[in-house]
Amino acid sequence: MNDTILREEPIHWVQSPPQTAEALSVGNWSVEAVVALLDQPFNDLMFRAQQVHREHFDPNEIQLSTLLSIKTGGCPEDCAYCPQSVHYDTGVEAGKMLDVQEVELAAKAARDQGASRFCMGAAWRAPKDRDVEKVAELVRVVKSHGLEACCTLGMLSNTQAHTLKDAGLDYYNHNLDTAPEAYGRIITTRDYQDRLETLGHVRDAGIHVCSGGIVGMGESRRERAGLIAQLAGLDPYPESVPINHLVQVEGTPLHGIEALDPFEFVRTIAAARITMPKARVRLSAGRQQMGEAVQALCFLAGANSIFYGDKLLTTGNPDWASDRRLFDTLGLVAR
Ligand code: SAM
Ligand code: DTB
Ligand code: SF4
Repeated sequence: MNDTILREEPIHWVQSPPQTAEALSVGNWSVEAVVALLDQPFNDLMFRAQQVHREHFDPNEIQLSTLLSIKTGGCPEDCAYCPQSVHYDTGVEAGKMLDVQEVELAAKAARDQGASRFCMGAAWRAPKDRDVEKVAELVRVVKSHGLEACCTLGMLSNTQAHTLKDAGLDYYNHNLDTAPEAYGRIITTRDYQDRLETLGHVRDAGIHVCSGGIVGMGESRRERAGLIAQLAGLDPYPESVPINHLVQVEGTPLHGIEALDPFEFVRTIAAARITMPKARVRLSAGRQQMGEAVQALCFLAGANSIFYGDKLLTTGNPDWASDRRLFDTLGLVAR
């Protein structure tokens, strides 16, 4: 096993390229332009993505974020992919919010295993103000252990975003999930504009934006391009862009949908890299199902971040040891 990133000493992180909003810019990518990228021969697309990647990042460096579900299940939204929605019978039990000690333990373990960011997820449509106060306390605890803090709690008001910023929150994750025209097929309980508004509040509060989507929900190539064009068209585009492969969960409406050609997933990563050159593109959900060769292609296409740890929110993810073996095989170095 490669123990190079399993350290007993506190970890001092390598400085990565600038991640401030000012350092990013808005791209001018129409849906047609992104479709044209995705239509390129695979080798040409990969070559271009790798060129762009090398202009902005160390190509062998990968950022590690560990996820923790701090409030699981019982969500009133009807997102067709999600095992945590009350609308679907998936076997996920609704739980209470974790207490500070549980979260602190998980954060310390993540840090000791080499993660640089700790991301707390809650199955809320939108948190109440008292929930945000509690999460602010968790953010302080996570930060006190030298980790970057991220959370994903659903829709956020302006004031709530400021409360989290004051607590030291570094990133807020809120995904556009899919193209505007595909959105109504996936979620009916809120609309695209709600998502954009939350991202605006996060940006205005000075928190780094983490926003991406899910691929493999039966969308067309044009709709994948539509998602990428939306993300790249945010002004500025997100600092962090998670590209999830749908994890099909029994009981959700998307369970049993035709599997996506893995090369389409890799192409989507490449398009994210090319259109958002300075963003951290995260190869997110679905790694356990896709195998190591496809993951390696995703890294070649410009993904330079992963969720690290044997659980995402409710579903599985490769464990720490197998990821470290993969980094060793590929010569990737963690940050
Ligand atoms: N409730 C909050 C929200 O929706 O913003 C935060 C948690 S929610 C689970 C975070 C994200 O996880 C979703 O936006 C979606 O992109 C992703 N996700 C959820 N279920 C997934 C699945 N089965 N496969 C892939 N990604 C999934
Ligand atoms: C994101 O884009 N993907 C993560 C994180 N942000 C919160 C969540 C993936 C969830 C996969 C299904 C589950 O484990 O419940
Ligand atoms: Fe709720 Fe988030 Fe799941 Fe949608 S994705 S059902 S909002 S937990």
